[in-house]
Amino acid sequence: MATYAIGDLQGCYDTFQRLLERIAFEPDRDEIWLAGDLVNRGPGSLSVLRWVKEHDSCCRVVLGNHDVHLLARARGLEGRRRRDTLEGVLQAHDRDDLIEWLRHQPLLQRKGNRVMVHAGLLPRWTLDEAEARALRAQEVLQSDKLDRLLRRSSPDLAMDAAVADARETVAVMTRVRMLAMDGSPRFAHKGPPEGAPPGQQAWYAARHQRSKDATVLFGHWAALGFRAIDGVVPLDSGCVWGQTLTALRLDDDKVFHQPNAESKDSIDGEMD
Ligand SMILES: [Mn+2]
Repeated sequence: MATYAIGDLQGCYDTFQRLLERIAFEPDRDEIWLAGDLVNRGPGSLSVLRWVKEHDSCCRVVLGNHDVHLLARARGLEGRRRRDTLEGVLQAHDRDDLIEWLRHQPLLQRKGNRVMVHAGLLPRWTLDEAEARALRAQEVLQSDKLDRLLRRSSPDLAMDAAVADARETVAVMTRVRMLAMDGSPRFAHKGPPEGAPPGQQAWYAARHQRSKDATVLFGHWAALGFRAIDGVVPLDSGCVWGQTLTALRLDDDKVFHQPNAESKDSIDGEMD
């Protein structure tokens, strides 16, 4: 048995299948951790969702910001964005099953000394706190408060502590890259950490309360790419932007970089 952590698929189904062939993935034997953003920007979001849902028993998923955006679009809470490639999912005959499955995916995975989130964590959260926050936010995602959580501005937000708490958790775990020096999240900078705005640092560079023994696996940051950083493993190596899809075999830290195999005209514009 082997366990692989794989970066942001973003609808890159063909690349994903080539990677699975290359690692000789066996659903009955192996396990895959997927770092979120299963969908959007790439051409095969529907195929990715169907595959992962079908292989639910051997996949550990976390939700990314594009997955949350798909949930919001499916409920009519957000409109189509310029570079969205979600129409195939939204018009599929099995769309309701796929969306309902996606809604029940977690925000954080933890096994042994490994944790996975899509984007990052705040330094003031211990691992136990982060895990508890993720579970509380998942409860809201799966409840009838979902629309209040996903809606861009909810007038009753101040009235509902559970929704406000879940909003902060979803924002940080699915979108954070940078922190201000006081540890509060900053969401605007998308470039590499070397180009950080003054007074900001990468979320993983802040002094963390998390156990030194734990490794945090994450995606979301194509401009960071796969690189060696103490205590964390960045898995998004920009596949959807024409670069590679990365798999890390957790058993022996062997790395596989699969070149983008999507049709050329499917790649459009700047990284985000
Ligand atoms: Mn993302």
